[in-house]
Amino acid sequence: GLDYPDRLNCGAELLDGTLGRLGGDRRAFTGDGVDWTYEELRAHVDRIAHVLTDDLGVLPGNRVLLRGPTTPWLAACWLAVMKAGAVAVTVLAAHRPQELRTLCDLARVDHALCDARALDDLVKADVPGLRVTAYGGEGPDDLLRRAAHHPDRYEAVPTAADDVALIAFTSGTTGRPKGCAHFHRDVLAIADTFSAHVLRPREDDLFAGSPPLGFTFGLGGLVVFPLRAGAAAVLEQWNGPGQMLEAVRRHRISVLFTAPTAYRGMLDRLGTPGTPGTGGTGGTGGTDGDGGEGATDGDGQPYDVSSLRRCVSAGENLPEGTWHAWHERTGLKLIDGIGATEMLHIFVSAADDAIRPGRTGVPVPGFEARVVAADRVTPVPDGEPGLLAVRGPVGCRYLADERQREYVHDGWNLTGDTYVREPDGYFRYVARADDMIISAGYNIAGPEVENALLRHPDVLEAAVVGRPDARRGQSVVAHVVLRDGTPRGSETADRLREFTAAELTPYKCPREIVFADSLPRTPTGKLQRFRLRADGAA
Ligand code: 3SK
Repeated sequence: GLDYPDRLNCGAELLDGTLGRLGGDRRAFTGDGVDWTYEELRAHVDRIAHVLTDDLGVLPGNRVLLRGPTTPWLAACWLAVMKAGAVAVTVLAAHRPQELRTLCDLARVDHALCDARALDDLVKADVPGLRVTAYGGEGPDDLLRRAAHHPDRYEAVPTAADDVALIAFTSGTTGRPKGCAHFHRDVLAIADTFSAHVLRPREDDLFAGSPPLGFTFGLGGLVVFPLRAGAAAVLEQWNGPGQMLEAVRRHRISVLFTAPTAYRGMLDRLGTPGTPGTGGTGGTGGTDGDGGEGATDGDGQPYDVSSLRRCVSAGENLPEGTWHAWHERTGLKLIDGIGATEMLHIFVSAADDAIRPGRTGVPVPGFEARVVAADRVTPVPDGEPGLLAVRGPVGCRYLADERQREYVHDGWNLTGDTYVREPDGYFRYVARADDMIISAGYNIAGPEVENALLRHPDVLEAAVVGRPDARRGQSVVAHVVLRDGTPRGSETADRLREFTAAELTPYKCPREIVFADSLPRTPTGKLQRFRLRADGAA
C-alpha cells in the first residue's frame, strides 16, 4: 500500500522533495516564453506563496480559483496554492461567465488567480466577494510584480495528508456540474500508482499534452507526474493536432497525453507509412490553421515524432483501429487508460507487452476493479457486461451532492461505464451506461458501431445514438464527420451503411446517417451524445 506520513503537503513533496532528491539544476517547465530549472520554479512558486499568505491574506483551507491557458505560470500558481495549504479550485479557460459563477458558488471560492488574458470572463462573472488577482498582465498589482518583492523561499504549511488540496469539476457528459474534492495524499497517489507502475517515466523525459490543467487528466499528466519523476514538461496551449505535431518536433517531446480524437487527427496529418498525410482536415481533429501543406507543419518542417517514447490515450474510449493505426505509423504502443475526475486519474490501464489492443487494460497496481449487475453490488460473471466498479487509494468525494450515493457503494466507485471483464482479467469498454441503445429488444453499444464506422477510410469522427422510434423503442442513428473532400449525400450514406452491414450484426447497423461538421463535445473533449439524442442533428 501507499504509506504517506500524517503531515503531507503535496506541493512541497513534488517540488522540494524532488529537488532535494535530484538537485535543482535540472529543467522543470518550459513554454509561454519561459524555461525554468527546478530551482527557478521553486523560487517563483515560493514568491507566489508569499503573496498569497502575506499580501492577500489567504489562509489554509481557503479556496483559490485558478484560471488560465496552460503555461508554467499556471502550474506555479497551483503549486503555490498547495504550499500555502489552500485549496486549488481548477476550472477551464473555456468556462463562460455564468458557468464560472456557478462553479465559484458551488466551491465557495474566496480568491482567484487568473491569467490576465483570461480575465474578462471572470470579471463578467461578477462573483460576489471574490478577490481576483491577475498574473502576467500590466497592472501595478499583478501577481508577478508583487511576487518579485518577496523572498524566494517559503516554508510550506504542514497540511495533513487528508486535508483537501484541490476541487475539480466534472459536468460528466450531461450537464449539472459536481465538485470533486481530493486530498494531498491523493495527488501523490496518482503519481505513485498509474505513473510509477504503468507509465514508468524517466528523469530525462519531456512531458506534454493537450488536456488543460483544469482537467485532472492534464494536471496529473503535465504537472504531477513529471515533477514526481524529476522530469520536465512543456506547458503550452495547442489548437488541434497540427500544432501538437509541431510541438512534438520542436521540443522533442517524449511523453504525450491526449485523447483518441487527437491521435486520429495526428494520423490524418502523418499519413500511413509510405503515404504522405493530408496536412489538415476540418473535422473535430482540429482547426489548426496548418492545413494544406502536405506532411509538414506550420513551420514548413516535416513532421517528426521520433522523440516520442510513451503516448497515453484517455478521456474517451480508444478504438482498436486507432491503436493499430498509431502503432503502424509510429511503432509506438498507445497506453490506453480509463480515468475520471472523481478518481483524479487513471485506474485501469496497461503498457508495453501487457497491452491487449481493444481492451482498456487491468486495474492499475493499488486499485481493484470489478463488473457488477444493475443492483450495483453483485459481480456479474466474466464475459458479461455490467457496471464498472473500482476502489483504491483515491475515490469520489462530491461537494454536498446527493449524487455521491449513486457513485459510491460500499467503498466501490461506480463510474457510469459499462464494461466486460474477460476471462484473462482484462477490462473491455462497452459504452457509457446511459449511452446504451435498446432497439427491438437488443442492447446496442454505440461505441461498437462507432468503431466500425471509424474503420471506413472516409470517416473522421462518429457518434452513434438511439432515437425514439415507435416500432423499435429506439433506432440507431450515426452522426458522422467525413474526411475533407468526401461528398455528403445519399451515395456516401449508402456506402457507409453497406460497410457497417459487412462489419456488424444487422440489428446494430445505423438506420440513419447524419453528416456533421463536428460533434458536440465538453470543453475537455468528451462526446456529448445526449445533445445528439436531444437535437436529432449535430
Ligand atoms: O475523465 C477522464 O476521462 C480522465 C481520464 C484520465 C485521467 C483523468 C480523467 C479525469
